[in-house]
Amino acid sequence: MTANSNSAQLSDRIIMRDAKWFADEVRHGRGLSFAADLIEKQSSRIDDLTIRLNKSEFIAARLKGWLALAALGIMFAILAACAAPIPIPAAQMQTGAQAMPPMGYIAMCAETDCAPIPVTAPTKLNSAKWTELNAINDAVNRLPKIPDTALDVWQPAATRGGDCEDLALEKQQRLIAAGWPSGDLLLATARTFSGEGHAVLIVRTDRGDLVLDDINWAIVTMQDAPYVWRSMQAPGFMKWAAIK
Ligand SMILES: [Ca+2]
Repeated sequence: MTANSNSAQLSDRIIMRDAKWFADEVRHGRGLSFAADLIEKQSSRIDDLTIRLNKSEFIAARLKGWLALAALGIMFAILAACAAPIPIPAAQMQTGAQAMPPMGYIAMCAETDCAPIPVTAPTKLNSAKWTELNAINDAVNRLPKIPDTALDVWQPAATRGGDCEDLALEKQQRLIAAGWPSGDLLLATARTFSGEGHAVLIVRTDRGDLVLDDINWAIVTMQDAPYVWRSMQAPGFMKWAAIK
């Protein structure tokens, strides 16, 4: 086998592998911005590959690479145009006994005025609301991910970014500013499949309790999210309840 055919096969394998990876990531709901990251990575891989090729191979590989990127770009545009469907209706999650709020939340409320959570009817989800929910979820998820250091600090991510609870708080604030009832926007805590603590924003709708998450960008019902639920905000001042 010639060096040219080896290089061509290597290039083909890289492009095919990335196309499959791209499809998997989208299928698992990592969000469309993930596709942009992938296109960047694909581009740098092609750069790495072309360093090892001679001039004619370089031109051929570069052309093939850009064609592959164009194909990914078209896929990206099609997926962007086809927003995920509104979830099928699911039951509201049930909560039980009052639970201790997370320490970081208590500390935040000691420094700022945490507004009481009112009792509101679940938001009626229509196409416009669904689009707005996805837009705010995606926009906040694109902010820089900044882990806490020593302390579990809860503060809205604003534009500087933050970790899971900070992003959930930011989504809560942006949705309230957009006119969503605060009684339907509830912070919740969970354990991931690897046992790590996690926080998300729950949105109570007539389609069920929806999860706005910075790990899985696709908005799903709490029943469909791969977490062991622990507690969530409840009506009242600084009230949290255990999730059954
Ligand atoms: Ca934090």
